[in-house]
Amino acid sequence: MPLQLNFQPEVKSALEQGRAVVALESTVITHGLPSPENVEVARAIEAAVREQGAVPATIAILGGEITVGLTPEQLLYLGSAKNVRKCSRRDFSGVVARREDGATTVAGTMMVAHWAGIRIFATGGIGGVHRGQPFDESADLLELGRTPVAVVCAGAKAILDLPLTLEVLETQGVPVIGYQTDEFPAFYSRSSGLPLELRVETPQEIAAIIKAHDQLGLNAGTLIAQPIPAEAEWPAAEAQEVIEEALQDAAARHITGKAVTPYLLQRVSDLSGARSKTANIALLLNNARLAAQIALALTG
Ligand code: PSU
Ligand code: MN
Repeated sequence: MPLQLNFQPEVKSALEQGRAVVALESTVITHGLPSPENVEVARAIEAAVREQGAVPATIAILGGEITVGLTPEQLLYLGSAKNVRKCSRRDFSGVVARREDGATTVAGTMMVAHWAGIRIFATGGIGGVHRGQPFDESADLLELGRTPVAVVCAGAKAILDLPLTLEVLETQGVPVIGYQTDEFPAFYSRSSGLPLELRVETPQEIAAIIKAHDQLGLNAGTLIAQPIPAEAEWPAAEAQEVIEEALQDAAARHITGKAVTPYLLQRVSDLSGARSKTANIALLLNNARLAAQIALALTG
């Protein structure tokens, strides 16, 4: 562990006792969902992990302290705080040194989960390669290539270039496991038309793959892709129009760097209203449940 981590006592004792713990990210709270609903959703995600019998550990940087497991007050603070920096690998040193607040992305959360000894992490969608911008490649993909944490997601959003995203995951040596699917899911939609080689039916099978991954000493992440529940799906053909418009707006406004993804998420949400939000929340809860089941299978 490179430096002091600030553990919430419940998370600390669960880890010491070898009980099931699921890491959760905080960028989805600060940059992915609108306030004040973001805090409600974050609470519901934690509750979904608990219902399965695991302990949630939402990760963030508060006043420069890397925090593993947030109190309800800390969660509320983060959900409305201004100037929270979005933190992937390169952002940590600046935020810690200056004692700022930081929300961890998939990449940032994987780093902290690994330091903390948490093997599994639930999120909504991972970052990927941006459409028409092959050099704008999310730090999430490179972190998956170097940090042994298993990430449960609903695939990646169709705002991204999904075929190129899968190519980078292959290059990085990241197993992509389809949970009850033969295809890489496309976040809002269950299917992308992109086949996966590894399909599993149960959390126990996923736990067995993670264990083999560890025994082989493969210092890389594992990606578990679970399609959004059918009843909450926003079919690709319908989402497409909104996504195209959001991409055009981002280009017209010359949005660059780490602002691209939050801008696109916000724009899609504004243009589609409840449609994207309902889908987003449903898949977040579904992924939290599956991650908890895998965590239990790993400890059992
Ligand atoms: N995709 C979503 N919702 C999100 C994100 C991605 O559907 O909230 C967030 C995650 O925290 C992810 C980050 O790690 O955006 C990726 O940002 P970038 O593309 O700048 O790496
Ligand atoms: Mn980027």
